[in-house]
Amino acid sequence: MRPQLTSPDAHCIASPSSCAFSASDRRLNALARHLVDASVVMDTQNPNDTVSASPTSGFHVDSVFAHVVRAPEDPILGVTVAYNKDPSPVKLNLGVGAYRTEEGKPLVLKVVRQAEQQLVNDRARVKEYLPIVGLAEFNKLSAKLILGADSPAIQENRVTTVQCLSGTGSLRVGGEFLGRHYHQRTIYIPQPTWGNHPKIFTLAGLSVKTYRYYDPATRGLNFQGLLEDLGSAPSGAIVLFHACAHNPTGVDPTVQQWEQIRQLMRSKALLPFFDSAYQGFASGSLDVDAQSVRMFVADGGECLVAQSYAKNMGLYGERVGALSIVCKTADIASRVESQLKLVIRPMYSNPPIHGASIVATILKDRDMYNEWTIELKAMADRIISMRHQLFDALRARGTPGDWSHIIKQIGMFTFTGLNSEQVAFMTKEYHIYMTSDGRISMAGLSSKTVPHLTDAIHAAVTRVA
Ligand code: KET
Repeated sequence: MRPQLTSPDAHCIASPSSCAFSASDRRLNALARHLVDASVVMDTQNPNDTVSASPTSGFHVDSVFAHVVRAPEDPILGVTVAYNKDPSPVKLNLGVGAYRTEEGKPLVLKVVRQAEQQLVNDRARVKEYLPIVGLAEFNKLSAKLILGADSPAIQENRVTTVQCLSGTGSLRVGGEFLGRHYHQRTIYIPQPTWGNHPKIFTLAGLSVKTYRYYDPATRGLNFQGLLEDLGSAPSGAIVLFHACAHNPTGVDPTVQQWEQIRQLMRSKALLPFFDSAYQGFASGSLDVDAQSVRMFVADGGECLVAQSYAKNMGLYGERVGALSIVCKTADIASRVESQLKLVIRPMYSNPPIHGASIVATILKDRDMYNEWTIELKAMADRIISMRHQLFDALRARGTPGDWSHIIKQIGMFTFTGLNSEQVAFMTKEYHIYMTSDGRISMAGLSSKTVPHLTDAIHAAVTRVA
């Protein structure tokens, strides 16, 4: 029989060196240790003889996880979970921001297939670990893509870029770095924003506050509110911006408004952190969509940028992205990089090789790069065409309301203005899946499905308050 050990004996066995009990305790302890050692020997003979009904053993009826409560599904990715369970043949997933073709199928870009083929054919390629900061070539090319090929910051070696796990991982690594090494731990995020932002930054150790961004009345930018909120933020606070194609609202500042924001940011020593998840998806041009970031880098000041290749190269599941930190000097950038390595190493050690190799292959080859821009523009154009088709269909149907925001908003999403009851109604009655804030992914729509969505919206706004 195995002794039932209770504290302090159990504690002494677990940690004999820190045990400070009397001589008789120590004797008892030695006896207990002897018995435990004996039971270890017996365990190896026939484990079933000796494993007592401890909570982690199979003999104990209770689970040590019995208290764990079921968590709700993710507000965005959970939409796909619900969609997958729906047997209806007319079901439509407009939840997650992932591109679909006119046939409603996921798209692997031709240029990505070509790059992959090239990689597979290269027998010299191996599967060694990448360095902690990822593929050097990928990092260099990513910085050039977002900051511009002629960026003085790159030429002066003032930028450190590390390959991360897509946009999310880049934001998280940037957040962790700031939580450890930046003097102001408050980050302002737009209201509303991508639902993962507050969670990422809170877990990174930052304190999350919001600034006014969207005005539901005008369905446009609340520019005055934005300026007021950033104007009253504490000096040095971090401010998160969507570089372009703001998610979920589809509302971006104009170049003139960005310039005013930049001046305010710099005058108050606020630190910009750009989330660039849709470069190329807003205007169809990679350079135009990077303009906001480049304005802040051109003034010589510091900033962070998280890039994702999920959408613009369709590499969603490859999890490929980059974090760049633009610093004042090359020496600072190199010290910052040394600390980023300390963030990354215990988190996931080093990033995956395949996706970054695809991106590097495309970005470094002029023909492939050009081919990419053409395919990217085609995706952006199809989304814009969907905006027009949906807008025209609602107008033709006489659906009450001004739907011009559908054609004015930018990027992958339309922030429809439908409320959560209307969304629930559309899901229940029409099998149309979208996030409860009324965001629809235009990339999930096609000419064939526009009539069904139009019917659903029409019914929702006329029948559900
Ligand atoms: N930033 C923004 C603004 C964003 O919309 C996403 C993804 C990401 C970063 C991260 O993407 P990643 O795959 O880590 O590179 N948004 C879509 C998918 C998701 O929620 O994960 C979405 O909003 O549907």
